[in-house]
Amino acid sequence: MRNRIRTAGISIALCAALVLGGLGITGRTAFAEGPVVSEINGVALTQRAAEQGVYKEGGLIINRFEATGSVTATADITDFTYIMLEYYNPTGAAWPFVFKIQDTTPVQTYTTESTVPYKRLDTAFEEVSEATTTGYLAPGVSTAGWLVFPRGIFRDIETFGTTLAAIYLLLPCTAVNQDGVTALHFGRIKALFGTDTFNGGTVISNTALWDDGDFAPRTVASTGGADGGALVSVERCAIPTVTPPIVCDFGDVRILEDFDTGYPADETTYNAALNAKAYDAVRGINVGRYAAASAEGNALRFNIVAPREDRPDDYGVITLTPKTAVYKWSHWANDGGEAEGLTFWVKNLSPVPVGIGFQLDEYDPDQNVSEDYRGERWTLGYGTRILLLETATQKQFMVQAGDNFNIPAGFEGWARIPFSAFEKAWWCSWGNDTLDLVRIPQFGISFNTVVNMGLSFALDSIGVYYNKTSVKSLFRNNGSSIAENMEG
Ligand SMILES: [Ca+2]
Ligand SMILES: [Ca+2]
Repeated sequence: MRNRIRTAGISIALCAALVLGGLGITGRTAFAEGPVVSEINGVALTQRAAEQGVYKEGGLIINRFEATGSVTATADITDFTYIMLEYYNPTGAAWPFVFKIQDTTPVQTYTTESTVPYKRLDTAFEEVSEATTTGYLAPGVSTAGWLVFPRGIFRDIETFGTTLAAIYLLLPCTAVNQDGVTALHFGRIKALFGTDTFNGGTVISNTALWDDGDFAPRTVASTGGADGGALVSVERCAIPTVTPPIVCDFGDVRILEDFDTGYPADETTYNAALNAKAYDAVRGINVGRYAAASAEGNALRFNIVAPREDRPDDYGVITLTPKTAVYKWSHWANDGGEAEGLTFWVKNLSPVPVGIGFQLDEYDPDQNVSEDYRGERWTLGYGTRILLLETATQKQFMVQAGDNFNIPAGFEGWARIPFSAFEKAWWCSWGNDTLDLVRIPQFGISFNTVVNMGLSFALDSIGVYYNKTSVKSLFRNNGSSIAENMEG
């Protein structure tokens, strides 16, 4: 589970041709076309041929290892306790495959024993089930995650040296009717040592990092004297790239979330989709669709209500998970230029001002999230100037923030918050103390639920803006008002 914004004050929480033990390598040119669609980045193995009644197997030889960021032909895995294999089974059957490791001097290949338990984890490293080898391994139907092989699963492992020279991933090609059907995708391979936990360890192989040319001379291994390239195809597979969701683009504004694009028309399913994005640990807030709010279409309506009885905080927050698969929504400061700040449309539905706070949770650029998932928390600094443009009157003005800023009664229009306004939360002892804006897993909209109870407002068209902006007034006009930037 992705971490969520926690609430303040609470739980702030490779190689020449080898012919070894019947394994042969044949060259093959791969990747003539685009990658196979997958749930992981790596290689897709697909059975292409079989001869009925004759045992053959074909697949991938991995003989280049990524350890500590450099590529080597061998890897030292002395005293490994587990080997973990990232996989995706895109098919409707639990297809078997063969996993072998090979060391050097003397060259020996180690296959998996029969009837040894191994684990299957989901993509978040949570254990899903335990299975037992039959000699083959068979990941579950339509699942993605990791297979965890204990050291003892490999036959004769006690004679294993220290140096891993090759890993084989092979499909048995025995059934003619499985040609083009049997397919498995494989990603990273990790070694665990000592007390490493499943989300730790060392990545020793990552075919997703291979260049297309890397596969050709050393891709396909086979047994049975067969041409491995004819038996099994090896193609790159990748998680599909999602088109950046710039749903609207005008002036210096890029709208990334409009609460319309991609949402269901039916209100019940719309609200379910919305609530799937929102996270509210404290309560005190409920959200739903504010239909046909304005020229901006549907909006997100916030109702500030009494908090849960067991959580009588005066602090409530709704956390929204940006479309993290989408580059431009999680990488706020880079779109061929540096974004200047955050913008959104807001309408105060209350007869009095409503106070709103805004928080960003970010991972540092080099943060290893599998080891430390805590986002560095940034919130509005004291005295932050929030710029507002009232649509009806085209009046522009400025409000100041403490943690929160007030949206005037009846206000409907656009707000801009410069990124320079954000300060790191005092209780946040982790992070690099820099607002990097390159990996934003989530952002939160917060409220004082006591002061604002009973109030409601609508929010829409959340995005970023790119020009420095100032408020135009009777006495000041430098051509960089919100309206001018939005039209520019
Ligand atoms: Ca909208
Ligand atoms: Ca940072």
